[in-house]
Amino acid sequence: MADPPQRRALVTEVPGPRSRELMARRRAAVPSGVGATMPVFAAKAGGGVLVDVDGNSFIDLGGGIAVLTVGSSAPRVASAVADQAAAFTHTCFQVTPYEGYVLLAERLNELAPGDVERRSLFVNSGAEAVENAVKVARLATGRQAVVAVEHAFHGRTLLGMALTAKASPYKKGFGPLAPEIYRVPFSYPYRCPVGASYDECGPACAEAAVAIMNSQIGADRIAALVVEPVLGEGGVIIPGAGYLEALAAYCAANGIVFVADEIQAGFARTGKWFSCEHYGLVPDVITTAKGLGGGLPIGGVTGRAELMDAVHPGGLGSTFGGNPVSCAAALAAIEEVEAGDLLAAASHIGEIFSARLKPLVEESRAVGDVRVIGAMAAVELVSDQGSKEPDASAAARVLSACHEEGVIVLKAGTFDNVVRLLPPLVIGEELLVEGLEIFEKAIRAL
Ligand code: PLZ
Repeated sequence: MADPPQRRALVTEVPGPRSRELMARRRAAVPSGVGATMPVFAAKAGGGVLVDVDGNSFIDLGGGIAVLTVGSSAPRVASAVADQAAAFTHTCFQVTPYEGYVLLAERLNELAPGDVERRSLFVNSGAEAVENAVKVARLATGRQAVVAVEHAFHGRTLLGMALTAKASPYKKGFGPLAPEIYRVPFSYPYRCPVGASYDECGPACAEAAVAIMNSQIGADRIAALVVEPVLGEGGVIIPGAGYLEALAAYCAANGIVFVADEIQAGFARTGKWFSCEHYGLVPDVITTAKGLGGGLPIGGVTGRAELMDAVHPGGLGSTFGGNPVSCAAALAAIEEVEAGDLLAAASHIGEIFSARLKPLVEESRAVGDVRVIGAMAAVELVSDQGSKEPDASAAARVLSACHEEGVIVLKAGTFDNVVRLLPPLVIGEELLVEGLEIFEKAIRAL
């Protein structure tokens, strides 16, 4: 299937009449708790464009929340899905296995950093991958405590919510949450939680985190430390040098399973297969989802063989986990990344982001911080650069200005004051720049 024409074109007001009609039906049929960033309904998507049901073409700088690494209708993925669906859509891997699951496990075991023997297990979503990583870590260590960081997001299941930092909207009213979850500071150089300078934030936060683990939990009670090497929902927070390295060393020294949640920042997004590679880390366990399935639902847990094999037979699984169609899509997505050199594409997008967005800090007092790591970028908005007061309404205004002009961008951050860009890695450069021009104009207008 060919991508829709790669251009921005608004042919009705946004939302158009057909989207408005569908939104009314949505309101009557779907609970209002399910959010809606934009009130437009999709008809077709591919490359860097999404076309709505009224014929409006949007530049997609959101990528379906970091899922559309290879685009929304990559030919390899589309034909792998069609072929697999025609052969069989389901058997349940635990009942009668199929090769695609094993092949995908082999590929991820190879791609994961470090020269270690690994095993991979597949589930249906990111949250479920995180849940399973914790199950494996608890069983392999015989310990119960799990440590997560400030501003983290790990999913919306019971354990996912407990590991997630932000109360509203994720946890509010949904308790009691899972016990034995502890929280430590994350290095956030722009707002260092322990008051260190930009350069000292990494080691200072690691020291604070280690002190909490030692004094409030006890290292010998901790099964796992679960951490996104780059926080996604938290606002594209890139930790200072030394932070993750020190935590990984602490885990290794104390028999704690270091789980890198690569669901958002992994799978080529930051210019490496896994964002932990930027820090030279070799995690014990890596969770993946989002981009992995090329748009189809799948989550992966890839971990050291001795940990993964510690679980008794039958202790892991699910009906649909590693569905054959999703595995076929994931294998095709990996091929697509390799054939299209999308690691380099992500780095190149990062250079464009840096060149265009970093100067905004000088130009606008509303821009507190600009963070870029490959094709993952964020602009943090504040009421004033001096006070650093988070400005959620500025972020909301930038979002609606972009949406009205046909550019999809996403909100993020604990304080809802971050605008985040996660374009498909296959977006054309001209289209990307056109989208960024509109985004920059919205920021300058603040
Ligand atoms: N871990 C790092 O980013 C999902 C959430 C969208 P699922 N992030 C997008 C929403 O509003 O629910 C995410 C993540 C990290 C885990 C998850 C959870 O992945 O596939 O959404 O369950």
